[in-house]
Amino acid sequence: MTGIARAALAASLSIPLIAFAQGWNVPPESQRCPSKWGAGDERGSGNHMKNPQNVLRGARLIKTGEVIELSHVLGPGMPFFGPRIMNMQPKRTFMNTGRNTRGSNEEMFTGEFGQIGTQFDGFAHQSHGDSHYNCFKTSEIATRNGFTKLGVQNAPTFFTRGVLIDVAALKGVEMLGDTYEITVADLEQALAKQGGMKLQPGDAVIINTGWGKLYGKDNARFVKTTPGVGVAAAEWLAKQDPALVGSDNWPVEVAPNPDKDLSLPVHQIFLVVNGIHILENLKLDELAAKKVYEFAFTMSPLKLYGATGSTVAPAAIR
Ligand code: UVW
Repeated sequence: MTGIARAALAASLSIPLIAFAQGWNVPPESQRCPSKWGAGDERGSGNHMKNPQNVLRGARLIKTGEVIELSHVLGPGMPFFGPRIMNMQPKRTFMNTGRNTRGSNEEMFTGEFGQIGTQFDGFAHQSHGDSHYNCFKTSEIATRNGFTKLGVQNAPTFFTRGVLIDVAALKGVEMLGDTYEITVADLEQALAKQGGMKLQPGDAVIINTGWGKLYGKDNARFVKTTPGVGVAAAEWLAKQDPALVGSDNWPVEVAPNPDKDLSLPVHQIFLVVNGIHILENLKLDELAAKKVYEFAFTMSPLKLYGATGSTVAPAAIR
């Protein structure tokens, strides 16, 4: 049925058009609030870090002590989403007096510090209209000094089991296609191929699309579109109850969405509907090349009061 036919039928039956809408829609507040972590909760999936068993599960995966960094360098050549910027001005500050002639330098930084480079998204970042995770309202929490609720300072230090799901390897390619939608079957088959792995609640789930190979090399293509998880895969991942979901692309999800009437719906599925943090622009080449599918994942988002996210430098330890 076409959109026009749907609208006509809805009008003739005097029922809301939304009842006829096909595909995914943001669930009403009555279905998603209070969150499973309780009314007023601001931590969402970060609450998994209150369970010491998750930390110990991660620690038990450390066998060799090898650390693999998962972040890109913030600096020249990095891609930006839309008009975001990074401007860092080093300051030759002063030379101290005294016979040790101690020089002291610092830098002035302007930029969307929560939303550039390898970045961790908090719950003030996205909303459905005026309504965020746990139904906090933008109009009530946004101030010039930061969001009074859901600021990224609420996020914990993450130390838990990390699982790499290498979808590019499953498909036998270096990089998935420009708008490839990762499906539930892709995730299940990749886990099966990686030794029959199973996700567990509290995992940091990291998805390799190969798209990160473009980061800093072909930035125009990197941000124009991207392969990533679609709505069905995101809902499946949310059911696995992860501590976070990350990927080597800029939004974790496929973009543009195949449903042209949806703008980055997976951002809402994770951040707004389910209170699950996401992690973008990961550097996964080394992890994927070494086939490290299970590891201790560690990351501390910055304690930026009232911010929507944080640039981060996560790592895998095995
Ligand atoms: C948006 O801000 C929509 O994108 P991202 O979270 O990917 O930076």
